[in-house]
Amino acid sequence: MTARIRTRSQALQQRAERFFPGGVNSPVRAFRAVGGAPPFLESAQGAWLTDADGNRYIDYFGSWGPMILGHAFPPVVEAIERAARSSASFGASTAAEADLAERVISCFPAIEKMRFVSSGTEATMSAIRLARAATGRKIVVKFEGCYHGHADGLLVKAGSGVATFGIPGSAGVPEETAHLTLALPYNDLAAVEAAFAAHPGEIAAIILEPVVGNAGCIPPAPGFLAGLRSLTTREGALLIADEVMTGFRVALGGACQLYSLDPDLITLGKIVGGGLPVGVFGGKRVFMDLLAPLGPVYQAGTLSGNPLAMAAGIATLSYLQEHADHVYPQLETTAKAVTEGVAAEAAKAGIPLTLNRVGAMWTWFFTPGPVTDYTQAAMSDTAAFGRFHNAMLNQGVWLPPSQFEAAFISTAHGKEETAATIAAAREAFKAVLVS
Ligand code: KE4
Repeated sequence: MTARIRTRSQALQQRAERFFPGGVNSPVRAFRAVGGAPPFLESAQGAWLTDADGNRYIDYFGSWGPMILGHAFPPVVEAIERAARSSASFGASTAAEADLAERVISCFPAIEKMRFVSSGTEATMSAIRLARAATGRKIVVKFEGCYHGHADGLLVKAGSGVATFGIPGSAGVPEETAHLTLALPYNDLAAVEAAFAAHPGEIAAIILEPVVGNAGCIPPAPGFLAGLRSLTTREGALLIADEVMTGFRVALGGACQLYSLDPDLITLGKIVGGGLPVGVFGGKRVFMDLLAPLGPVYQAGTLSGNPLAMAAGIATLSYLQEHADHVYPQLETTAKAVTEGVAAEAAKAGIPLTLNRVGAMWTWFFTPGPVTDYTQAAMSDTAAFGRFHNAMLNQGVWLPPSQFEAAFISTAHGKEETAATIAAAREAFKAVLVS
């Protein structure tokens, strides 16, 4: 397996390191979890990426989720081009915002009112501020392994005991802030019960990924989501479903549709913008009307509802809504074929692998498993994953560069990509065995 020539990417990386810490504008892109130098991309079409040295790769990270229709999908490109001719931004209201909102709300009936922001981080940060205002409470519960963006209060690790306050998960997060967050084990309803017992009347909200993507893919255990819904209703806390990754991905209506979940607030991102910067937070009208200018909760954004982003989102959701009857079955068929084909190659090579998949998002954990929470995910052989990632990359298959990320496919992935990926994995597992 010959390493690919990436001299131009290496030169671009050196240049980038003069401007950006680690040469990147988001840490995971630096490949620190898998080693090696990240290729720099120049273009992409459908399921395929092309780097600065002309190497091509099958894309299994899809810009971390947004590119469900594949890269440079013509209706999305045309919509952005058309909108750009009327200016890139107004900072005033446009019909396009309501046009996209109508589509979002028709996919997520739990959303009675919503607001656009420009990232998932803004969406979750704003939803939590709303929940604290709505309840008059301060404490927020999250789950280990779930990532909700980089707002201070969400960069928190579990404290020593289940019901003890969180500790900063990043430098720069004050302990006082971390102490307002409890980080509990995912899929553990008893831990949630204990938290409510230890902090009666103090918990404003529970926020979770209804299917975890940020510890690698971890599905909710049967009854977990319903249990959270009944506990939060009983205790007067809000349930926030962070569907930034799962929204329009695991189903047109996200995990809420898949698991019949009726949360108080929902956050969205990624696919809703078709690759342009869009986040959404929305939910019951009684909570959303607390937002300025109607109510006392302040939240704002210069580029919220940006016309180009709205155009890309409308083109993306229109296609997904119009073709849902074949898009989601097709994604399921392709994802099943490629994930189980690779897992079969691991079994032939005698490499322990746990496949967790929900629809068109999955993770191959390098561990015997099961993987039902972050503690079990962390037992994975990350060095083996790194060797696998590198060996696949050198054969033109670009997986997310971390064991603790989810992989994605698009409607542009098909039989050719599946066969090439399984063949590459057969070779790559040989590299994994040579530790
Ligand atoms: P952004 O602020 O990155 O748009 O969204 C934050 C966020 C919120 N909620 C969930 C469930 C998310 O997955 C994310 C962002 N996901 C990561 C990938 N695991 C973004 C990639 C990156 O950080 O570069």
